[in-house]
Amino acid sequence: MENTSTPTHCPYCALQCGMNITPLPQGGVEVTERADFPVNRGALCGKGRTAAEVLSPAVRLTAPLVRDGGRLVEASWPEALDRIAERLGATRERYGADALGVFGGGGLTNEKAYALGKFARVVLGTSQIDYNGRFCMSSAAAAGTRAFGLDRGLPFPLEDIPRTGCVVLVGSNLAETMPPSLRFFTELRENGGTLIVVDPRRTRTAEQADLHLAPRPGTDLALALGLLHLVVAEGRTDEEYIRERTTGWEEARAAAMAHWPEYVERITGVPVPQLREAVRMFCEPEAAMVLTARGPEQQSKGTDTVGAWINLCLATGRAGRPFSGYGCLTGQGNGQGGREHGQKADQLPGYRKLDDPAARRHVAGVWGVDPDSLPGPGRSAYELLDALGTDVRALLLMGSNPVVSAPRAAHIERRLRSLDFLAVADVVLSETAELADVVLPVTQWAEETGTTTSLEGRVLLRRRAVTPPPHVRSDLYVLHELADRLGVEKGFPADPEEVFEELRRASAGGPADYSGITYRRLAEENGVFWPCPEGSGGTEGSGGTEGSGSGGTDGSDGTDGSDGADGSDGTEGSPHPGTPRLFLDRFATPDGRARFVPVVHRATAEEPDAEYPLLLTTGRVVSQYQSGAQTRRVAELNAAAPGPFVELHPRLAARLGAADGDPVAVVSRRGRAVAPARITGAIRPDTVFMPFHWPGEGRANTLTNPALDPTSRMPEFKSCAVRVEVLGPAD
Ligand SMILES: Nc1nc2c(c(=O)[nH]1)N[C@H]1C(S)=C(S)[C@@H](COP(=O)(O)OP(=O)(O)OC[C@H]3O[C@@H](n4cnc5c(=O)[nH]c(N)nc54)[C@H](O)[C@@H]3O)O[C@H]1N2
Ligand SMILES: Nc1nc2c(c(=O)[nH]1)N[C@H]1C(S)=C(S)[C@@H](COP(=O)(O)OP(=O)(O)OC[C@H]3O[C@@H](n4cnc5c(=O)[nH]c(N)nc54)[C@H](O)[C@@H]3O)O[C@H]1N2
Ligand code: SF4
Ligand SMILES: [Mo]
Repeated sequence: MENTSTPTHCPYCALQCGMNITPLPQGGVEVTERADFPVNRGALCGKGRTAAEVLSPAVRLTAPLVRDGGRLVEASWPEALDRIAERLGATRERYGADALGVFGGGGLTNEKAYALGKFARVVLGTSQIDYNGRFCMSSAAAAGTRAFGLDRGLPFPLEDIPRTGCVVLVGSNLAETMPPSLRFFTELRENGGTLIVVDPRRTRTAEQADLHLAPRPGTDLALALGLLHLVVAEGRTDEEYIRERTTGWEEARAAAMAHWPEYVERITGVPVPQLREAVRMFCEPEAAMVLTARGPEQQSKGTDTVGAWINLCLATGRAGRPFSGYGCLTGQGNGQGGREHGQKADQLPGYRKLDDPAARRHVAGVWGVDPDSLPGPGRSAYELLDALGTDVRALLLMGSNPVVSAPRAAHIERRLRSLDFLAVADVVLSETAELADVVLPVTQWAEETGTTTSLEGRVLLRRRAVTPPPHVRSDLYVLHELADRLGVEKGFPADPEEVFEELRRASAGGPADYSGITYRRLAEENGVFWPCPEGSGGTEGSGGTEGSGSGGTDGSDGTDGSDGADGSDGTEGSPHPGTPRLFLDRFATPDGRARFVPVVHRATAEEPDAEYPLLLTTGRVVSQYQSGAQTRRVAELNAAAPGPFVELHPRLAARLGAADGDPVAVVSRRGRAVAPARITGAIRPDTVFMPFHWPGEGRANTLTNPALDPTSRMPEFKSCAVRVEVLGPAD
């Protein structure tokens, strides 16, 4: 198996592009794109293409490290594991189980996320677990659950995009963050559809749009309400749909009507004629979609903001109908699956709620423990990090690099340093791993088997294709060994398929039901969309979903044509085909109707003032991934994106006296970051932008505001008040 080419998926973003890995005779591996995977159809971005470089022992961890006299030194696996188990055990003894924290990541496979959540609750007995997905799509998840009764990022496959009439892309720069997906939008426009992009910056994505709305950061809620106001005023609502498929319209309508177009123009800076044009483009075609990403979601009102965009879809009959709907573009490799199987503070596998007695009984039954022994919900990611060194005294961290990626990062770095004990499992010595007492070197995507669930809700099999270096072990092995040392000998297999088999049972009957999915099916079918209950191909049990195959006429959902026609008629005994499209018959709420939520505009947590007169927003560039822990180790990517920068509008730059390339300091109430100015007409004059991929002096998160959304607990990464100081060339 290890000498030929293995089909698998990219380690990075939620598109989960298909790739082939072929070991080379001279050592190393070659990554090539897979034409048979319908999402990327033979395309890869530079990060995916170069992903194998991080497999090189030259850039990664190759042995466990333990802190000895202040320094990290190499140790054996038993030594490192013993030390972690001892310290976790002693901390628990002294301070109680909730003094132990666990922090996970949306890049972890389903198996790892599941095992980590179970490890926290069953082995450690702590409620203090959360993960970086809280920083990612949690606002969209909360709003989706509130409106539709179910959160699956996209309720339809990406291949539906070219077949709709209009897409509003809100705060997504997918030309840089998911480059192969741009093709679906190009095809949309070739088919006569239109693209509206909402982004304070004229990004590469906005350049593709028929209409670009450039609101002030943090005002998407007002923008969506203004559009809904116009929809009502212009008589463009779908009254029959509202009557038959929704509840709560009157209150939501009344709330929206307070948002007059001129008022919205004042808040957002988007001119009224553009608002009208957007409404016309969105309402005229038979079908339309709204897709959100981090722009509107990473706000202290992200849940309401997404709710307002969903209201717009519902009022115009554009959800749960063919080629229409609201979707969230999930970000991390397993950002979807990672939020379903229990590494979240309030959650049990299968997207069950930890405070639901029936859910506790079911999962405790699968785990062979007393339901009463399961702890209750814990703190959200930022609140957990903020509690380190106070009542949470020891932390096990897997799959995140908060020293770079958490809001108010200098404070979080101090909290991490104040822990009694920190253990980090990573593939590289990340900035967070550098602070650890024990660092465990773990295997990477190409070296281990596991499943991920893409932004489409498509469960995929990543296969082991190469042999890892000798002293590297898997995350599942780590949890298996630690459980054993902490007195739980059973229930933590290191074999991923065994974990998945248990995950299937634990998820059975839950909202995210994987019970009908097996490794064998995944290998044969190019992925299976959840919910996929075991047994029958009927629609029962799937919470208002349509179980009849993808309906794709181009056969692009699988190479063997196994979707659709052959297994979708509900015959007893035939496997459930999976659910590419949700909500076509009913929503997943108790009464089957989608719920309007009345929302009104509110200001960002930190508005500009005399001292901090500008807004900072943050995001990504195409050649770096997240905290950069992996991609900053790839020469080609570093050459393309060597370091941070501050985007300034030419008028602002002129006022400040900054020339392109001059070092500037961006100062917020949390701290100060220094990076070269990049002068561009693509940004609003009242806003500056920094990418967040770098540590050190140019770390954007030194500045960001940890104000949290009250529902999702998402921090406000996308706006805070700053001032910019020009440093002389000599500084
Ligand atoms: N190259 C690369 N690709 C990635 C990643 C990466 O780090 N690098 N990360 C992956 C992950 S985990 C994620 S979550 C996705 C994120 O994917 P995106 O959401 O596309 O990424 P961002 O750059 O964070 O934000 C998108 C846009 O939001 C805009 N924006 C800022 N403030 C606002 C606002 O108030 N309102 C609106 N409407 N827009 C605003 C920014 O200008 C930016 O262009 O990307 C995934 N893909
Ligand atoms: N200012 C600002 N900050 C942001 C954002 C923003 O837009 N602006 N976006 C936020 C978002 S959307 C996200 S998703 C977060 C992401 O930020 P982080 O959570 O820091 O994400 P990564 O950099 O992907 O960190 C993953 C770490 O896990 C390691 N790793 C990779 N695979 C595995 C594995 O299988 N096992 C283990 N044990 N380790 C592994 C990697 O080497 C890396 O060190 O950042 C958030 N922070
Ligand atoms: S778009 Fe995302 S999944 Fe595709 S190759 Fe790039 S990083 Fe990988
Ligand atoms: Mo993300």
